[in-house]
Amino acid sequence: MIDGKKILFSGMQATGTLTLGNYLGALKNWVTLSDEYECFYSVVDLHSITVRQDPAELRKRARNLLVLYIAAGLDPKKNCIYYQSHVSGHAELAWILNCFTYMGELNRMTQFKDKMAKHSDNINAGLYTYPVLMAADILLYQADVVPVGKDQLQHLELTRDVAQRFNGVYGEIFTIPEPYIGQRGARVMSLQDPTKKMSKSDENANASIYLMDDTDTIIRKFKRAVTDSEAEIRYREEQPGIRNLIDIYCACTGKTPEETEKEFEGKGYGEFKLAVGESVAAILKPVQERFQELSKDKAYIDSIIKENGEKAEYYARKTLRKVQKKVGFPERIR
Ligand code: ATP
Ligand code: LTN
Repeated sequence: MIDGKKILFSGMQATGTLTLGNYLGALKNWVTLSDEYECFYSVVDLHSITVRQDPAELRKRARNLLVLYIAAGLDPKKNCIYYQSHVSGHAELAWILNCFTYMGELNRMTQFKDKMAKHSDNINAGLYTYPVLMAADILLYQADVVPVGKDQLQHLELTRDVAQRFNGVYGEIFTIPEPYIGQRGARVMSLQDPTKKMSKSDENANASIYLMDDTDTIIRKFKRAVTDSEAEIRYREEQPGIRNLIDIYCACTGKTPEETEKEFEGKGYGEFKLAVGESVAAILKPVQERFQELSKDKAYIDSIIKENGEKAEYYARKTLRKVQKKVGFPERIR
């Protein structure tokens, strides 16, 4: 608890260009949580180097992601927005937790198996212990809740197991975190294959809407979205393409699927796709404008990076000091 509020931690990697899926499934929901929780939102750049990165490119992407957090509506006075690499406690706690995690547990992680197949030329130890670093992120801030997509649930389960194991040996040191899965827009599907999730690493640029796409591009991509030949706008499993478009439309307009079915009764797919495209462009436009504006204000962004980095450092140190003492490291002489 901080100031009587429960603690929330989440983060995103600065790899690839964020998609509408990242926005509706994560960022947009994060904004609504900052009143209820004391929030830490990290740009997890330590995780990014588990796959090879171009240094200049990584630095630029990480900064853009941090600015985008703010542009999406996260108030940096209320939310601690910072770079993971600025708080050395993440790496320090990860080392300690590595010694409390079994290889058998890491061998079971499906993301590791997927990444191993994708990056067969660089299966490094960081990729293997990635979930332990993620556990350190969460436990370092004593987070009560962690908003994540379904793909990250296995990592959160591991985090809980490791925390419980540690607490079992040393007493109640870590808060055991719970996953927080948002409701609407929780899973945005690919526009080219509605059985797959929209993903920033998709090779087909038409499959994803990128947060920085302009209105024409957005509308063009929706026009090309794969649907079916039913010619009816109905929210049902047999029409995964249309169902996905309805979900997106509802997430952007606040309408329900039933209202949407009614609104487009007897109308064609062309008209509906145009409306979905326009609703998406309308919610992304202010984010894009704010992003451009904020990007110009270097001094302001730098001050946030500094202040929030220090705030994160303060809470991280508190936990780390406790942990170091418990495992038997000597106290510092001041
Ligand atoms: P990659 O393609 O590199 O695996 P990604 O687009 O799947 O990336 P992540 O970096 O793994 O994105 O996820 C960042 C956050 O966005 C996570 O909380 C994740 O659950 C959420 N997210 C990603 N894709 C979607 C989607 N299609 N629908 C809803 N939420 C999503
Ligand atoms: N692995 C996550 C990103 C991530 C994260 C975290 C999410 C790193 N550390 C801590 C929540 C809490 C991903 O790939 N989406």
